[in-house]
Amino acid sequence: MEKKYMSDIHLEDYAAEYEEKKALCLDLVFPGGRERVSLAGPWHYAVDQYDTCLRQKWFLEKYRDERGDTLPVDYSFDEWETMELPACWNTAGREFLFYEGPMVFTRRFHFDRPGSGRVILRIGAASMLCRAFLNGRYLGMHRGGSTPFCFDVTELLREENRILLSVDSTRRGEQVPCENTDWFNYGGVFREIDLIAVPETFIRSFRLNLVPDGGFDRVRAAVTVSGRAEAECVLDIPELGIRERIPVREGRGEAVIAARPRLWSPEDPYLYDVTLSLGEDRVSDRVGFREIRVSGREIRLNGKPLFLRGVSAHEDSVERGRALTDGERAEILRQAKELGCNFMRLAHYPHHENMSRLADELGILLWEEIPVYWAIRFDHEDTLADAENQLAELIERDFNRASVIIWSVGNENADTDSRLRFMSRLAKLARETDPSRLVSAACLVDARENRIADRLAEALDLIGINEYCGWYTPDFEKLPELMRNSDPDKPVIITEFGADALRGNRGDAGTKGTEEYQALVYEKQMETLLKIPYIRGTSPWLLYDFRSPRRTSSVQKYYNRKGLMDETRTYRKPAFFVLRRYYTRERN
Ligand code: GCB
Repeated sequence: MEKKYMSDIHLEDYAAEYEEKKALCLDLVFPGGRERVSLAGPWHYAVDQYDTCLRQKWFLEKYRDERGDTLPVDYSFDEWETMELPACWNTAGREFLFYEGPMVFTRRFHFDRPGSGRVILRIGAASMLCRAFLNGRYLGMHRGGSTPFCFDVTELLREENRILLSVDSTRRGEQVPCENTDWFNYGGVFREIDLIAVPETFIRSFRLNLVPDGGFDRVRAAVTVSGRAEAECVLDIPELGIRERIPVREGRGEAVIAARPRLWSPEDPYLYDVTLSLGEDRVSDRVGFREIRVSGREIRLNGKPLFLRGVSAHEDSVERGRALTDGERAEILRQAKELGCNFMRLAHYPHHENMSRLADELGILLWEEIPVYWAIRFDHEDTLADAENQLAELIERDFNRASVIIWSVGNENADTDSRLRFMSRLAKLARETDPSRLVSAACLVDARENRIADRLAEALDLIGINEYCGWYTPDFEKLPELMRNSDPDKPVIITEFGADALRGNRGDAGTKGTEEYQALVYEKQMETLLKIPYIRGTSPWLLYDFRSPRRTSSVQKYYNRKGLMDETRTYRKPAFFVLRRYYTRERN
């Protein structure tokens, strides 16, 4: 179960020294319904700008020179200040707002070990790199700041423990994303940190979906198991009368079961309680069954044509950065529903896993994305490995979510040969690992010919297009022209359009930056787009203003102001009501 992407790209000698310990990194372990011991709470921290923790191996809690003499070291963990984790440090104190670099977090904890079995450490997300240590031992390194990762800590756990995480938010050219983005590079351990006790043989992965063959009469369950390779799982979906034995051979089991579930949809987000057991081990989930497919230029949900009335959103909060509360997540989805949406684009990286859980409950379809954003290093194999890993972890994490209908393999990348090769590989990976969803990307238009013509479209099920007619492309007439010039052979979603407007900045509709101008752009965009038969959805940019260091003007104040609401999510700009009018009209 060793993961090669865990290799260290920063301190090469360091990686070599700890190479053999990487085997402790596990593939994700299915967490649904399992008891978790949370390590949330106060952690001691230190800004460690020069990576001194790694260089001096603070985690050993002693430092020896070459002759073996113990030297004094520059730390005192238990006297350090504390920060409540999970958190983005940038919002935890004014002095950290723009800090990018390594930060060390550590705490002691008591653990009552169950009699037998294994213990998994699961970290929901740490941005960007995270090196983990337990009781003086290196567990491994994870990169990709938005997906969860696991370590098997069974052999290292004691009753009294010290955990240490060195988290590095440095932007780097070869990372995914690279050094330049239009959002805030929050650092921190900003999602749950849990210990999960499992039996010696346990369910590692559990996937459940409606077989996407148009029949709506079979469900497929797939399971992978760690420990004993030959075993038997039992799948229970009481409401469907299903109790199915799934034999496991060489760690894998699969069953296709006849069933006619009530179909999940935004209008009827019906979920079933599901459990899967394997001896002592038992996981559970709430799962909806739906079929999403493309037919010609149409998107079909459960066989019926669908128009995606969407909006894009970042994961951002004034007080907490990306460490939103569940209350905030539900609020975002509720606001989208009030806008008349049946769809959201979660840009530009994996949002918290509870977002798709809540969307399952509330009935919002989702586009989920990995941060293959702008000009990342498409010619680096290592960058591709990073992107592939983030995609695989996202798919594994959210496979059972009916709300998620599209995996996006990237956003706004110029149509070069290396990008085509790179993103086609990602599209292939998504398709192979998950045939129950659509694959897309937010593409650019061919500006020279003003046409939808991206070579990547070949590898996608539907084409996402970002266009800013009326904003970055000042001449609005370019939009109808673009529509006339294009003749795509698959459905198109306008994944972005929009205009900046500072809350309360009133003026006339001819002045950029005013609420009136933004409203006019929405009016003209929707008026044009809804008439085009191959446009099967819109997710304008975006629901609420978000922090972005590159936005430095006096109206921006380090925020991208294209929100339909301001950053506090309490104020709706006039464009919100324009879009709502179109979305509620379209439905009738
Ligand atoms: C885009 C990008 C998005 C930016 C947006 C803007 O095309 O995809 O990340 O934030 O434009 O506001 O410029």
